[in-house]
Amino acid sequence: MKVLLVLCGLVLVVSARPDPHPHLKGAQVLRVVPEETWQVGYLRALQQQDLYDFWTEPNSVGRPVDMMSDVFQLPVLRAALENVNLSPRVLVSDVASLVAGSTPHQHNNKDSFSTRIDWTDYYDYDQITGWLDSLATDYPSVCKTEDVGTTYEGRTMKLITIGTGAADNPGIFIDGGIHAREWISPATVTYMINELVTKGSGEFSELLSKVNFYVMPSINPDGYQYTWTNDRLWRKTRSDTDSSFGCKGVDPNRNWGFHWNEVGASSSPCSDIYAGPEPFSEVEMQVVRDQVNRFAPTLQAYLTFHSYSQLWMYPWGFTSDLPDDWQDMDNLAQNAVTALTSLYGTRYEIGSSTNTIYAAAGGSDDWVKGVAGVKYAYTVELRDTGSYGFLLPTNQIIPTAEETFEGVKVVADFIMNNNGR
Ligand code: 0X9
Ligand code: ZN
Repeated sequence: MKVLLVLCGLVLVVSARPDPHPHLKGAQVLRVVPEETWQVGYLRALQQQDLYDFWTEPNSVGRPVDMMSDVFQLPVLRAALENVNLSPRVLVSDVASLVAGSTPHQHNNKDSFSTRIDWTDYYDYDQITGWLDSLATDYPSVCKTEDVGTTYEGRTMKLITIGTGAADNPGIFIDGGIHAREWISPATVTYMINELVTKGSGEFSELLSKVNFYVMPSINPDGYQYTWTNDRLWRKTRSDTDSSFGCKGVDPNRNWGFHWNEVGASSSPCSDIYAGPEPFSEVEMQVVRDQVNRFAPTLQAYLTFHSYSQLWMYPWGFTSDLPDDWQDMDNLAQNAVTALTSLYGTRYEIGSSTNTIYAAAGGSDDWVKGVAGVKYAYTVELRDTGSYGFLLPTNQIIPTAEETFEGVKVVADFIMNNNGR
């Protein structure tokens, strides 16, 4: 009887735990492929209503647009799409169950193994930074970590420098997690850090003696942590805005001060692509900007990791015009993608971001090239192409990270061998 009571109590406690995602129950992701330019325009107008979460943006004829709608708005959305001859395909039939299925196991970060991570699961912000510091303690001759700033909500931002040679060796700056819900990004970046550091006196000893890596695996920590506790599909930062509706956060990849807010961004604080009240309004982006500036004299490449769509892109995002040296960026991207694809056959598209997905100003890549003057600036959209989208299952972390690292090694080797041109 006692056992029964305890069991009942346990069931009650478990079922009484609040569901952090009630709005995702029955929510669906629909895909449409516009065949006419006016349909693209219609989808853009629909996006501006801020009623639906656009997982991919309307850009051009033939490019799929994925939209998430809650269960209540679904019939309205379907009718609106069918009205303009767009036939939606259900990409995700119940977002809540996909979220539940891809929820990480509870890691006990209070025990003595709290600094261990692997790539069979996702890890929260404290676990990532704890691991980063322990790596620096274990491999002091190869890397060091630094606290380089504090987020809006007070979290410490960290940078790891990996390299064994001179401080003025050519540098590569890498960041991840600018968009909170793109969990595969910090996971892939931490994987690459781990590879470089743990093999730093073996396989990568020559590379690290000639190239310095400056890496920040999670540059939107408040947003990222919010995806763990409140809303798995949150994209922006968590700063307060002057919104009368109480909307929070700025799209950190619309917040950089180069052609800021000119195109593909919103001035509405409730929008997922809100550019912020001014360039670099977000303290987290100020921190990353300052770190890029700090190493700018030596930086030859910049890589920022996003998901999803499998694209290897270069500037510009604010115009369809191409930089004068686009051919150099394109050539290196082709070689990187060839290496990436050779591992598991994963296909990537290559091109300037405006011509590949859509025009969007205020991105980090454009600023890093246009203002900091780093020649090879890339935005990489990791797996997949929409089957899981932001909710990429944990069993795809290692293959995604492995293939991406193949591409990054091509960039790194090129920088190493190109030194002293
Ligand atoms: O819209 C973005 O910020 C990126 N795509 S995502 O789906 N991860 O949000 C693409 C950014 C490409 N670069 C620029 N537009 N500058
Ligand atoms: Zn992104």
